[in-house]
Amino acid sequence: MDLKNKKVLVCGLGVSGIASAALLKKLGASVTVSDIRSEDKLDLAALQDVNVYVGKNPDDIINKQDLIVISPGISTDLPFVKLAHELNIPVWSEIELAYRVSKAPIIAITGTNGKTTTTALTGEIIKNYYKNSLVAGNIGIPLTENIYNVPKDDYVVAEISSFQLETIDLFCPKVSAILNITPDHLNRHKTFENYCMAKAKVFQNQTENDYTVLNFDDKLCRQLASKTEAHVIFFSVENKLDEGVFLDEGKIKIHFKNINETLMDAKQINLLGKHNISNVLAAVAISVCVDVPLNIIYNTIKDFKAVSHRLEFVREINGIKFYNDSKATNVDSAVKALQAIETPIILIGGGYDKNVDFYDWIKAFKNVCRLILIGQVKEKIAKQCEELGFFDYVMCQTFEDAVKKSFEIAKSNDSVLLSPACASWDMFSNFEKRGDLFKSIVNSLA
Ligand code: UMA
Ligand code: ADP
Repeated sequence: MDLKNKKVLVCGLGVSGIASAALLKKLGASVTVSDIRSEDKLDLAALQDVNVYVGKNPDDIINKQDLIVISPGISTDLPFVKLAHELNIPVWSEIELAYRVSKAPIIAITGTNGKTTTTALTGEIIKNYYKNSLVAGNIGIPLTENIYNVPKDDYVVAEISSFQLETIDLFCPKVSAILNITPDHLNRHKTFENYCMAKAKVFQNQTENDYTVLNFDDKLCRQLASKTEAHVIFFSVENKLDEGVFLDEGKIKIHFKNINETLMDAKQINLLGKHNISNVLAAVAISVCVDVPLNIIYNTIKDFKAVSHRLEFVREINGIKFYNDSKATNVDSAVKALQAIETPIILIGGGYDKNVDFYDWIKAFKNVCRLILIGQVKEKIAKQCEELGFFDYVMCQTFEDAVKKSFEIAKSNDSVLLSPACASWDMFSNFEKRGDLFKSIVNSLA
Protein backbone atom coordinates (compact mmCIF):
# COMPACT_ATOMS: atom_id res chain seq x y z
CA MET A 1 0.00 0.00 0.00
CA ASP A 2 1.40 3.41 -0.97
CA LEU A 3 0.84 5.46 2.16
CA LYS A 4 1.37 8.91 0.61
CA ASN A 5 -1.65 11.12 1.41
CA LYS A 6 -3.49 8.18 2.99
CA LYS A 7 -5.48 8.97 6.14
CA VAL A 8 -3.95 6.84 8.86
CA LEU A 9 -5.06 6.63 12.49
CA VAL A 10 -2.39 5.55 14.98
CA CYS A 11 -3.96 4.14 18.16
CA GLY A 12 -1.98 4.24 21.40
CA LEU A 13 0.76 6.74 22.11
CA GLY A 14 3.30 4.63 23.93
CA VAL A 15 6.64 4.01 22.24
CA SER A 16 5.06 1.98 19.38
CA GLY A 17 2.48 4.65 18.52
CA ILE A 18 4.94 7.52 18.60
CA ALA A 19 7.42 5.68 16.36
CA SER A 20 4.63 4.59 13.97
CA ALA A 21 3.27 8.12 13.67
CA ALA A 22 6.74 9.53 12.97
CA LEU A 23 7.38 6.90 10.28
CA LEU A 24 3.98 7.48 8.68
CA LYS A 25 4.68 11.21 8.51
CA LYS A 26 7.97 10.44 6.77
CA LEU A 27 6.04 8.31 4.25
CA GLY A 28 3.73 11.26 3.48
CA ALA A 29 0.58 10.00 5.21
CA SER A 30 -1.98 12.28 6.81
CA VAL A 31 -1.75 11.11 10.42
CA THR A 32 -4.18 11.25 13.32
CA VAL A 33 -3.01 9.95 16.70
CA SER A 34 -5.31 8.72 19.45
CA ASP A 35 -4.98 7.54 23.03
CA ILE A 36 -7.40 6.94 25.89
CA ARG A 37 -5.18 9.09 28.12
CA SER A 38 -5.81 12.83 28.24
CA GLU A 39 -3.46 15.30 26.56
CA ASP A 40 -1.80 16.43 29.82
CA LYS A 41 -0.73 12.80 30.50
CA LEU A 42 0.85 12.38 27.05
CA ASP A 43 4.13 13.49 25.59
CA LEU A 44 3.11 14.84 22.21
CA ALA A 45 6.19 17.04 21.75
CA ALA A 46 7.89 14.48 19.49
CA LEU A 47 4.99 14.59 17.01
CA GLN A 48 4.53 17.47 14.62
CA ASP A 49 1.81 18.14 12.14
CA VAL A 50 -0.54 15.37 13.26
CA ASN A 51 -4.21 15.51 14.27
CA VAL A 52 -4.73 14.62 17.91
CA TYR A 53 -7.77 12.75 19.28
CA VAL A 54 -7.24 11.83 22.91
CA GLY A 55 -9.04 11.12 26.18
CA LYS A 56 -11.25 8.33 24.79
CA ASN A 57 -11.35 5.52 22.27
CA PRO A 58 -11.50 6.74 18.63
CA ASP A 59 -14.87 5.12 17.71
CA ASP A 60 -16.21 8.41 16.28
CA ILE A 61 -13.44 8.89 13.71
CA ILE A 62 -12.90 5.34 12.44
CA ASN A 63 -15.06 5.81 9.33
CA LYS A 64 -12.81 8.66 8.14
CA GLN A 65 -9.65 6.50 7.91
CA ASP A 66 -7.93 4.53 5.15
CA LEU A 67 -5.81 2.55 7.61
CA ILE A 68 -5.55 1.96 11.36
CA VAL A 69 -2.21 1.13 13.03
CA ILE A 70 -2.66 -0.18 16.57
CA SER A 71 -0.22 -0.53 19.44
CA PRO A 72 0.33 -4.00 20.91
CA GLY A 73 -1.24 -3.09 24.26
CA ILE A 74 -4.62 -2.38 22.64
CA SER A 75 -7.05 -5.28 22.67
CA THR A 76 -8.57 -6.26 19.33
CA ASP A 77 -11.83 -6.90 21.19
CA LEU A 78 -12.51 -3.17 21.54
CA PRO A 79 -15.58 -1.90 19.65
CA PHE A 80 -13.57 0.54 17.51
CA VAL A 81 -11.37 -2.28 16.19
CA LYS A 82 -14.45 -4.35 15.38
CA LEU A 83 -16.00 -1.33 13.67
CA ALA A 84 -12.90 -0.92 11.48
CA HIS A 85 -13.21 -4.59 10.43
CA GLU A 86 -16.90 -4.11 9.61
CA LEU A 87 -16.03 -1.10 7.45
CA ASN A 88 -13.23 -3.07 5.73
CA ILE A 89 -10.62 -0.63 6.94
CA PRO A 90 -7.32 -2.51 7.39
CA VAL A 91 -6.02 -2.72 10.96
CA TRP A 92 -2.27 -3.23 11.08
CA SER A 93 -0.13 -3.89 14.07
CA GLU A 94 2.97 -1.75 14.41
CA ILE A 95 5.16 -4.65 13.17
CA GLU A 96 3.10 -4.90 9.95
CA LEU A 97 3.88 -1.26 9.20
CA ALA A 98 7.55 -1.92 9.96
CA TYR A 99 7.60 -4.95 7.64
CA ARG A 100 6.07 -2.96 4.80
CA VAL A 101 8.93 -0.44 4.82
CA SER A 102 11.86 -2.70 5.64
CA LYS A 103 14.50 -3.27 2.98
CA ALA A 104 16.27 -5.79 5.21
CA PRO A 105 15.02 -9.31 5.93
CA ILE A 106 13.53 -9.87 9.39
CA ILE A 107 14.38 -12.53 11.95
CA ALA A 108 11.30 -12.83 14.20
CA ILE A 109 11.74 -14.50 17.59
CA THR A 110 8.67 -15.37 19.63
CA GLY A 111 7.63 -17.81 22.35
CA THR A 112 6.28 -17.55 25.87
CA ASN A 113 9.67 -17.32 27.58
CA GLY A 114 13.25 -16.64 26.58
CA LYS A 115 12.44 -14.13 23.83
CA THR A 116 14.54 -11.29 25.21
CA THR A 117 17.48 -13.51 26.15
CA THR A 118 17.46 -15.24 22.76
CA THR A 119 16.88 -12.01 20.83
CA ALA A 120 19.71 -10.26 22.68
CA LEU A 121 22.12 -13.14 22.02
CA THR A 122 21.05 -13.64 18.41
CA GLY A 123 21.28 -9.88 17.90
CA GLU A 124 24.86 -9.85 19.20
CA ILE A 125 25.84 -12.73 16.90
CA ILE A 126 24.17 -11.21 13.85
CA LYS A 127 25.63 -7.73 14.48
CA ASN A 128 29.11 -9.23 14.82
CA TYR A 129 28.81 -10.39 11.21
CA TYR A 130 26.16 -8.20 9.54
CA LYS A 131 27.42 -4.94 11.01
CA ASN A 132 24.46 -2.63 10.29
CA SER A 133 21.78 -4.95 11.61
CA LEU A 134 19.11 -3.80 14.06
CA VAL A 135 17.86 -5.46 17.26
CA ALA A 136 14.37 -4.24 18.18
CA GLY A 137 10.72 -5.10 18.82
CA ASN A 138 9.11 -6.23 22.07
CA ILE A 139 12.61 -6.06 23.62
CA GLY A 140 11.82 -2.34 24.11
CA ILE A 141 12.63 -0.49 20.88
CA PRO A 142 9.70 -0.29 18.45
CA LEU A 143 10.44 -1.91 15.10
CA THR A 144 9.14 1.17 13.28
CA GLU A 145 11.75 3.38 14.97
CA ASN A 146 14.84 2.53 12.90
CA ILE A 147 13.90 -0.27 10.54
CA TYR A 148 13.71 2.13 7.61
CA ASN A 149 17.49 2.67 7.77
CA VAL A 150 18.67 -0.94 7.85
CA PRO A 151 20.44 -1.84 4.55
CA LYS A 152 19.05 -4.74 2.53
CA ASP A 153 22.11 -6.95 3.08
CA ASP A 154 21.85 -6.72 6.86
CA TYR A 155 19.18 -8.11 9.19
CA VAL A 156 16.49 -6.92 11.57
CA VAL A 157 16.49 -9.16 14.66
CA ALA A 158 13.05 -8.71 16.20
CA GLU A 159 11.57 -9.91 19.47
CA ILE A 160 7.91 -10.42 18.68
CA SER A 161 5.02 -10.82 21.14
CA SER A 162 1.64 -12.50 20.67
CA PHE A 163 0.01 -9.05 20.97
CA GLN A 164 2.01 -7.78 17.99
CA LEU A 165 1.17 -10.85 15.89
CA GLU A 166 -2.61 -10.59 16.37
CA THR A 167 -3.02 -7.97 13.65
CA ILE A 168 -0.39 -8.81 11.03
CA ASP A 169 -1.35 -9.11 7.37
CA LEU A 170 1.64 -9.75 5.08
CA PHE A 171 4.37 -9.74 7.77
CA CYS A 172 6.85 -12.41 6.64
CA PRO A 173 10.17 -12.99 8.37
CA LYS A 174 13.06 -14.70 6.57
CA VAL A 175 13.59 -16.72 9.75
CA SER A 176 10.92 -17.18 12.41
CA ALA A 177 11.52 -18.92 15.72
CA ILE A 178 9.07 -20.17 18.36
CA LEU A 179 10.97 -21.00 21.54
CA ASN A 180 8.18 -22.57 23.62
CA ILE A 181 4.46 -22.15 24.29
CA THR A 182 2.98 -22.33 27.79
CA PRO A 183 -0.05 -20.50 29.28
CA ASP A 184 0.33 -16.71 29.58
CA HIS A 185 -1.60 -13.52 28.78
CA LEU A 186 -4.93 -15.35 29.06
CA ASN A 187 -6.57 -12.16 30.35
CA ARG A 188 -5.98 -10.75 26.85
CA HIS A 189 -6.28 -13.83 24.58
CA LYS A 190 -9.08 -15.48 26.64
CA THR A 191 -8.11 -19.08 25.76
CA PHE A 192 -4.82 -20.93 25.48
CA GLU A 193 -5.84 -21.97 21.98
CA ASN A 194 -6.17 -18.31 20.89
CA TYR A 195 -2.76 -17.60 22.41
CA CYS A 196 -1.16 -20.52 20.49
CA MET A 197 -2.83 -19.34 17.28
CA ALA A 198 -1.42 -15.85 17.76
CA LYS A 199 2.08 -17.28 18.20
CA ALA A 200 1.75 -19.46 15.09
CA LYS A 201 0.95 -16.40 13.00
CA VAL A 202 4.66 -15.65 12.99
CA PHE A 203 5.10 -18.13 10.11
CA GLN A 204 1.73 -17.76 8.35
CA ASN A 205 3.21 -15.94 5.32
CA GLN A 206 6.51 -17.83 5.10
CA THR A 207 7.32 -19.95 2.03
CA GLU A 208 9.78 -22.75 1.27
CA ASN A 209 12.45 -20.06 0.81
CA ASP A 210 12.26 -19.20 4.52
CA TYR A 211 13.11 -20.95 7.79
CA THR A 212 10.99 -21.76 10.86
CA VAL A 213 13.09 -22.64 13.91
CA LEU A 214 11.16 -24.72 16.47
CA ASN A 215 11.82 -26.27 19.87
CA PHE A 216 11.70 -30.06 19.46
CA ASP A 217 11.38 -30.52 23.24
CA ASP A 218 8.14 -28.55 23.42
CA LYS A 219 5.25 -30.69 22.21
CA LEU A 220 3.20 -27.78 20.93
CA CYS A 221 6.13 -26.29 19.03
CA ARG A 222 6.97 -29.70 17.54
CA GLN A 223 3.40 -30.08 16.31
CA LEU A 224 3.54 -26.69 14.61
CA ALA A 225 6.15 -28.07 12.18
CA SER A 226 3.38 -29.44 9.98
CA LYS A 227 1.69 -26.04 9.79
CA THR A 228 4.50 -23.99 8.24
CA GLU A 229 5.47 -23.87 4.56
CA ALA A 230 9.02 -22.89 5.50
CA HIS A 231 12.01 -25.18 5.99
CA VAL A 232 11.78 -26.38 9.62
CA ILE A 233 14.93 -26.41 11.73
CA PHE A 234 14.52 -28.00 15.15
CA PHE A 235 16.64 -27.44 18.25
CA SER A 236 16.71 -29.75 21.24
CA VAL A 237 18.33 -30.07 24.64
CA GLU A 238 16.78 -33.52 25.23
CA ASN A 239 17.12 -35.34 21.89
CA LYS A 240 19.76 -36.02 19.26
CA LEU A 241 18.41 -34.82 15.93
CA ASP A 242 19.05 -35.98 12.37
CA GLU A 243 18.76 -32.37 11.27
CA GLY A 244 19.04 -29.34 13.56
CA VAL A 245 20.98 -28.03 16.56
CA PHE A 246 21.12 -30.17 19.68
CA LEU A 247 22.90 -31.06 22.89
CA ASP A 248 24.80 -34.33 22.82
CA GLU A 249 26.73 -35.40 25.94
CA GLY A 250 27.03 -31.79 27.05
CA LYS A 251 28.21 -30.52 23.67
CA ILE A 252 26.35 -28.28 21.23
CA LYS A 253 26.15 -29.95 17.82
CA ILE A 254 25.06 -28.47 14.52
CA HIS A 255 23.72 -30.78 11.88
CA PHE A 256 22.11 -28.98 8.96
CA LYS A 257 22.95 -26.92 5.86
CA ASN A 258 25.84 -29.30 5.06
CA ILE A 259 27.39 -28.58 8.45
CA ASN A 260 28.18 -31.43 10.80
CA GLU A 261 30.16 -29.84 13.64
CA THR A 262 30.51 -29.64 17.41
CA LEU A 263 30.33 -25.94 18.27
CA MET A 264 31.24 -25.91 21.97
CA ASP A 265 30.79 -27.41 25.41
CA ALA A 266 27.58 -26.17 27.09
CA LYS A 267 29.66 -25.48 30.24
CA GLN A 268 31.13 -22.50 28.38
CA ILE A 269 27.74 -20.75 28.47
CA ASN A 270 27.59 -18.06 31.20
CA LEU A 271 23.86 -18.48 31.85
CA LEU A 272 22.11 -20.52 34.56
CA GLY A 273 19.83 -23.45 33.81
CA LYS A 274 18.93 -25.86 31.06
CA HIS A 275 16.32 -23.45 29.68
CA ASN A 276 19.14 -21.08 28.80
CA ILE A 277 20.97 -23.83 26.89
CA SER A 278 17.74 -24.17 24.92
CA ASN A 279 17.83 -20.42 24.19
CA VAL A 280 21.44 -20.69 23.03
CA LEU A 281 20.57 -23.60 20.70
CA ALA A 282 17.81 -21.48 19.16
CA ALA A 283 20.21 -18.58 18.62
CA VAL A 284 22.73 -20.95 16.99
CA ALA A 285 20.06 -22.41 14.69
CA ILE A 286 18.87 -18.95 13.60
CA SER A 287 22.41 -17.72 13.01
CA VAL A 288 23.32 -20.77 10.90
CA CYS A 289 20.12 -20.23 8.84
CA VAL A 290 21.52 -16.83 7.80
CA ASP A 291 25.07 -18.09 7.22
CA VAL A 292 26.98 -16.53 10.12
CA PRO A 293 30.41 -18.26 10.37
CA LEU A 294 30.70 -20.67 13.30
CA ASN A 295 33.69 -18.92 14.90
CA ILE A 296 31.63 -15.72 15.25
CA ILE A 297 28.74 -17.66 16.77
CA TYR A 298 31.10 -19.39 19.21
CA ASN A 299 32.93 -16.24 20.31
CA THR A 300 29.71 -14.29 20.86
CA ILE A 301 28.11 -17.02 22.99
CA LYS A 302 31.26 -17.36 25.11
CA ASP A 303 31.12 -13.63 26.02
CA PHE A 304 27.33 -13.32 26.51
CA LYS A 305 26.01 -12.62 30.05
CA ALA A 306 22.44 -12.80 31.50
CA VAL A 307 20.22 -9.87 30.61
CA SER A 308 19.18 -7.93 33.79
CA HIS A 309 16.15 -9.32 35.71
CA ARG A 310 16.46 -12.78 34.08
CA LEU A 311 17.82 -15.08 36.78
CA GLU A 312 20.43 -12.42 37.45
CA PHE A 313 22.87 -13.06 40.29
CA VAL A 314 22.77 -9.97 42.55
CA ARG A 315 25.27 -10.71 45.32
CA GLU A 316 26.11 -12.93 48.28
CA ILE A 317 25.61 -11.78 51.91
CA ASN A 318 26.58 -14.03 54.85
CA GLY A 319 26.70 -17.05 52.53
CA ILE A 320 23.20 -16.32 51.18
CA LYS A 321 22.98 -15.85 47.40
CA PHE A 322 20.39 -13.40 46.06
CA TYR A 323 18.91 -13.80 42.56
CA ASN A 324 16.71 -11.30 40.73
CA ASP A 325 14.34 -13.05 38.32
CA SER A 326 11.73 -10.28 38.26
CA LYS A 327 11.01 -11.05 34.59
CA ALA A 328 9.59 -14.45 35.64
CA THR A 329 6.06 -13.17 35.09
CA ASN A 330 4.45 -16.53 34.35
CA VAL A 331 4.48 -20.03 35.81
CA ASP A 332 6.80 -21.73 33.33
CA SER A 333 9.61 -19.19 33.68
CA ALA A 334 9.35 -19.36 37.48
CA VAL A 335 9.52 -23.17 37.37
CA LYS A 336 12.70 -22.94 35.26
CA ALA A 337 14.35 -20.72 37.90
CA LEU A 338 13.54 -23.27 40.63
CA GLN A 339 15.05 -26.02 38.49
CA ALA A 340 18.21 -24.01 37.85
CA ILE A 341 19.07 -23.33 41.53
CA GLU A 342 20.32 -26.29 43.53
CA THR A 343 20.48 -24.84 47.10
CA PRO A 344 17.52 -24.49 49.52
CA ILE A 345 15.44 -21.53 48.32
CA ILE A 346 13.55 -18.71 50.06
CA LEU A 347 11.19 -17.74 47.26
CA ILE A 348 9.46 -14.37 46.84
CA GLY A 349 6.41 -14.68 44.59
CA GLY A 350 3.01 -13.24 43.71
CA GLY A 351 1.81 -10.08 41.99
CA TYR A 352 -0.81 -9.17 39.41
CA ASP A 353 -3.46 -11.76 38.49
CA LYS A 354 -3.32 -12.77 34.79
CA ASN A 355 -6.07 -15.33 35.23
CA VAL A 356 -3.82 -18.40 35.32
CA ASP A 357 -3.43 -21.08 37.99
CA PHE A 358 -0.24 -21.82 39.91
CA TYR A 359 -0.36 -25.58 40.49
CA ASP A 360 2.61 -26.41 38.21
CA TRP A 361 4.71 -23.81 39.97
CA ILE A 362 3.83 -25.13 43.44
CA LYS A 363 4.59 -28.70 42.32
CA ALA A 364 8.13 -27.53 41.51
CA PHE A 365 8.76 -26.30 45.10
CA LYS A 366 11.16 -29.21 45.85
CA ASN A 367 13.94 -26.93 47.16
CA VAL A 368 11.67 -24.18 48.46
CA CYS A 369 11.84 -24.02 52.25
CA ARG A 370 9.71 -20.86 52.54
CA LEU A 371 7.47 -18.96 50.14
CA ILE A 372 6.98 -15.25 50.78
CA LEU A 373 3.80 -14.06 49.12
CA ILE A 374 3.08 -10.55 47.93
CA GLY A 375 0.59 -8.73 45.74
CA GLN A 376 -2.96 -8.96 44.48
CA VAL A 377 -2.88 -12.70 43.87
CA LYS A 378 -1.37 -13.83 47.19
CA GLU A 379 -4.58 -15.36 48.64
CA LYS A 380 -5.23 -17.31 45.44
CA ILE A 381 -1.68 -18.75 45.52
CA ALA A 382 -1.94 -19.54 49.25
CA LYS A 383 -5.17 -21.44 48.63
CA GLN A 384 -3.61 -23.46 45.81
CA CYS A 385 -0.52 -24.18 47.98
CA GLU A 386 -2.75 -25.61 50.71
CA GLU A 387 -4.67 -27.71 48.19
CA LEU A 388 -1.32 -29.29 47.22
CA GLY A 389 -0.19 -29.69 50.85
CA PHE A 390 2.40 -26.87 50.90
CA PHE A 391 1.97 -24.78 54.06
CA ASP A 392 5.39 -23.11 54.41
CA TYR A 393 4.28 -19.70 53.23
CA VAL A 394 4.04 -16.25 54.80
CA MET A 395 2.28 -13.18 53.44
CA CYS A 396 3.78 -9.69 53.38
CA GLN A 397 1.95 -6.45 52.66
CA THR A 398 4.86 -4.54 51.13
CA PHE A 399 7.68 -5.51 48.83
CA GLU A 400 10.26 -4.11 51.26
CA ASP A 401 8.91 -6.29 54.09
CA ALA A 402 9.06 -9.35 51.81
CA VAL A 403 12.74 -8.86 50.98
CA LYS A 404 13.65 -8.13 54.61
CA LYS A 405 11.69 -11.19 55.74
CA SER A 406 13.58 -13.36 53.24
CA PHE A 407 16.89 -12.21 54.73
CA GLU A 408 15.64 -12.91 58.26
CA ILE A 409 14.67 -16.47 57.35
CA ALA A 410 17.59 -17.43 55.09
CA LYS A 411 20.62 -19.32 56.38
CA SER A 412 24.13 -19.62 54.97
CA ASN A 413 24.12 -21.68 51.71
CA ASP A 414 20.47 -20.80 51.00
CA SER A 415 19.40 -18.73 48.00
CA VAL A 416 16.85 -15.92 48.09
CA LEU A 417 15.05 -15.87 44.77
CA LEU A 418 12.69 -13.19 43.51
CA SER A 419 10.86 -15.14 40.80
CA PRO A 420 7.24 -14.07 41.21
CA ALA A 421 5.41 -16.10 38.48
CA CYS A 422 3.25 -12.96 38.10
CA ALA A 423 3.36 -9.61 36.38
CA SER A 424 4.24 -6.63 38.55
CA TRP A 425 1.44 -4.23 37.60
CA ASP A 426 -0.44 -4.39 40.92
CA MET A 427 2.52 -2.85 42.79
CA PHE A 428 4.90 -1.48 40.12
CA SER A 429 4.71 0.08 36.67
CA ASN A 430 6.88 -2.70 35.24
CA PHE A 431 9.07 -5.69 36.13
CA GLU A 432 12.24 -3.59 35.83
CA LYS A 433 11.11 -1.33 38.70
CA ARG A 434 10.37 -4.43 40.82
CA GLY A 435 13.78 -5.97 40.05
CA ASP A 436 15.63 -2.71 40.62
CA LEU A 437 13.95 -2.22 44.01
CA PHE A 438 14.85 -5.82 44.92
CA LYS A 439 18.49 -5.18 44.07
CA SER A 440 18.61 -1.92 45.98
CA ILE A 441 17.03 -3.44 49.12
CA VAL A 442 19.41 -6.41 48.91
CA ASN A 443 22.38 -4.04 48.62
CA SER A 444 21.13 -2.11 51.66
CA LEU A 445 20.95 -5.35 53.70
CA ALA A 446 24.70 -5.79 53.31
N1 UMA B 1 -3.87 2.65 25.14
C1 UMA B 1 -5.01 3.11 24.49
N2 UMA B 1 -6.11 2.30 24.48
C2 UMA B 1 -6.13 1.08 25.09
C3 UMA B 1 -4.96 0.61 25.73
C4 UMA B 1 -3.84 1.43 25.72
O1 UMA B 1 -5.03 4.21 23.96
O2 UMA B 1 -7.16 0.41 25.04
C5 UMA B 1 -2.69 3.50 25.16
C6 UMA B 1 -2.14 3.77 26.55
O3 UMA B 1 -2.79 4.83 27.19
C7 UMA B 1 -0.67 4.08 26.25
C8 UMA B 1 -0.40 3.30 24.97
O4 UMA B 1 -1.65 2.84 24.48
O5 UMA B 1 -0.45 5.45 26.01
C9 UMA B 1 0.50 2.11 25.34
O6 UMA B 1 0.70 1.30 24.23
P1 UMA B 1 1.30 -0.15 24.45
O7 UMA B 1 0.72 -0.78 25.69
O8 UMA B 1 1.16 -0.91 23.20
O9 UMA B 1 2.82 0.15 24.85
P2 UMA B 1 4.10 0.63 24.04
O10 UMA B 1 4.73 1.68 24.88
O11 UMA B 1 3.86 0.94 22.63
O12 UMA B 1 5.03 -0.69 24.21
C10 UMA B 1 4.81 -1.80 23.32
C11 UMA B 1 4.91 -3.10 24.13
N3 UMA B 1 3.88 -3.10 25.17
C12 UMA B 1 2.95 -4.07 25.25
O13 UMA B 1 2.91 -5.00 24.48
C13 UMA B 1 1.95 -3.96 26.37
C14 UMA B 1 6.30 -3.24 24.74
O14 UMA B 1 6.41 -4.50 25.36
C15 UMA B 1 7.34 -3.17 23.64
O15 UMA B 1 8.63 -3.19 24.23
C16 UMA B 1 7.16 -1.89 22.83
O16 UMA B 1 5.82 -1.81 22.33
C17 UMA B 1 8.11 -1.87 21.61
O17 UMA B 1 7.83 -2.89 20.71
C18 UMA B 1 6.29 -4.52 26.79
C19 UMA B 1 5.49 -5.73 27.23
O18 UMA B 1 5.11 -5.79 28.40
C20 UMA B 1 7.68 -4.56 27.42
N4 UMA B 1 5.23 -6.72 26.37
C21 UMA B 1 4.50 -7.91 26.74
C22 UMA B 1 5.46 -8.94 27.31
O19 UMA B 1 6.67 -8.90 27.04
O20 UMA B 1 4.97 -9.85 28.03
C23 UMA B 1 3.83 -8.50 25.51
P1 ADP C 1 10.68 -13.12 27.44
O1 ADP C 1 11.21 -11.96 26.66
O2 ADP C 1 10.04 -14.16 26.57
O3 ADP C 1 9.86 -12.73 28.61
P2 ADP C 1 13.20 -13.39 28.87
O4 ADP C 1 14.47 -13.80 28.23
O5 ADP C 1 13.03 -11.96 29.21
O6 ADP C 1 11.98 -13.90 27.98
O7 ADP C 1 13.01 -14.24 30.19
C1 ADP C 1 11.80 -14.13 30.94
C2 ADP C 1 11.78 -15.13 32.08
O8 ADP C 1 11.77 -16.45 31.55
C3 ADP C 1 13.00 -15.05 32.99
O9 ADP C 1 12.54 -15.39 34.27
C4 ADP C 1 13.93 -16.14 32.44
O10 ADP C 1 14.78 -16.66 33.44
C5 ADP C 1 12.92 -17.19 31.96
N1 ADP C 1 13.36 -17.92 30.76
C6 ADP C 1 14.31 -17.57 29.87
N2 ADP C 1 14.38 -18.48 28.89
C7 ADP C 1 13.44 -19.41 29.15
C8 ADP C 1 13.01 -20.60 28.49
N3 ADP C 1 13.57 -21.00 27.37
N4 ADP C 1 11.99 -21.32 29.06
C9 ADP C 1 11.41 -20.90 30.21
N5 ADP C 1 11.78 -19.80 30.89
C10 ADP C 1 12.77 -19.05 30.36
